[in-house]
Amino acid sequence: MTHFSAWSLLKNALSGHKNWSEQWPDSEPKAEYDVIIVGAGGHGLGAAHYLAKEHGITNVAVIDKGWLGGGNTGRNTTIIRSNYLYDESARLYDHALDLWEDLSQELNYNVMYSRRGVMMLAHTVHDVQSFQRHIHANRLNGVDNKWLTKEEAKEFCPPLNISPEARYPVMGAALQMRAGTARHDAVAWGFARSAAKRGVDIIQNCPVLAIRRGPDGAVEGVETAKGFIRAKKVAVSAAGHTSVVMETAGLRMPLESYPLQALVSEPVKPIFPCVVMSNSVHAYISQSDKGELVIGSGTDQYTSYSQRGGLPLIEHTVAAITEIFPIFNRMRMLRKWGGIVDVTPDRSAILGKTPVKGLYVNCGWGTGGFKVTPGAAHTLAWTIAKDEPHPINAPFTLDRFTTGRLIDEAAAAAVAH
Ligand code: FAD
Ligand code: PYC
Repeated sequence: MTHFSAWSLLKNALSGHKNWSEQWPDSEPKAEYDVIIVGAGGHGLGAAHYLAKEHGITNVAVIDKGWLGGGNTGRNTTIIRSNYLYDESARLYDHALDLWEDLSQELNYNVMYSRRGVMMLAHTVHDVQSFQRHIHANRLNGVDNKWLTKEEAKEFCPPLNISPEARYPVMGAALQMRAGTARHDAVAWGFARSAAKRGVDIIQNCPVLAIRRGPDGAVEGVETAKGFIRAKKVAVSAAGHTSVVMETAGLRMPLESYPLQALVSEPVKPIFPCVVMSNSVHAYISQSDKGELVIGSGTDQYTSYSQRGGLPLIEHTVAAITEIFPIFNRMRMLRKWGGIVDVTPDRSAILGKTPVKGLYVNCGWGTGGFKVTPGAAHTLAWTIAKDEPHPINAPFTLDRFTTGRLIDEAAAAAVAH
């Protein structure tokens, strides 16, 4: 087998080399599939599950450079909600919530979906107006969301400090009751087990180095660290690294990759009944079933592919959390970590077909793609199977960044970025 370096493949792609067949050797494929999915996170594995279960397509490989669920799926703070502003997003995220409701039964695997309510704190007049606008828009779309006074917010979440003397005074909150959390890695394992049982191959420790295109420009398969694997359809679901992979197919993506960090405290008995988010101070918190407080921050302010972040941001987050919940002042941090999220200019995802025949993409979920895992996977599988957009993912096109028909969810993303 001829060996390529990732760099030489990338250089070919970037040099504008348009005769795609010339840059590849005549290597025999190591294997052949109907569909290859790059990235064994919840989205990629979920798409394989729905391809097999709902479309009868089982000759599928999900390929990951590391271990399944080792990307953002296993690194996130598991917040699930659908209180986005625009109609397109409400449909997509609420579709995901519908799927979350029955996901444990669907997979026969307990993903520990817990509808405990997500409360977003308003600290300024701007927050109050923005959240109330979201509440009205959500209700028009049939998405539950309601306004709480600060006293009602405290009643719902007793550890909350609502003193007017607080550094970040609470002026009220938006509460989505149907929202909550799930166990993140169980979602990857559940989808993986179900897909594998139906015949899908999951290939781990196998970086995809390039997407290979034939003389007509259509997808032929992927070059990997273990050789060429042939397929007429390839879907890239490689959060944080999408632009690197897509560039090898000659597509420049409107994405930037940033570290996003989180931490857990030492475990304590149940004390925190819900999820609280505070966008103004860049912090969010819930309690896992193991008892750890799960705390996350905003993205680092620089682009990077390193799966860890800088300490100053974590210090800021912990300072903010202890101002809002002084009861946690003396808790100790157990561990912290980071993931790489890819962010689009309008903070909404790109999900569906690309200008390259046989190439599909699922990316740009930024800080908020865990909640949409079953919804993104379900609609991506449809698009791959039928080679056409699902009515729910149809607005999330790549070409909106040239037409200008953006879906600006910067405020609903609710995490500083
Ligand atoms: P991933 O799980 O990252 O899967 C992509 C996979 O692609 C990875 O396993 C990676 O190894 C693989 N890959 C990459 N490049 C290649 C290659 N060249 N070849 C082969 N494989 C490759 N979202 C929420 O909704 N709620 C939250 O509370 C939340 N909190 C977050 C907190 C943190 C700290 C982080 C980092 C993210 C958070 N998110 C949250 C975002 C969420 O985690 C992601 O949007 C979501 O998990 C993306 O899922 P995925 O399956 O697309 O990606
Ligand atoms: O999208 O709800 C979210 C979220 C919370 C923490 C990170 N992302």
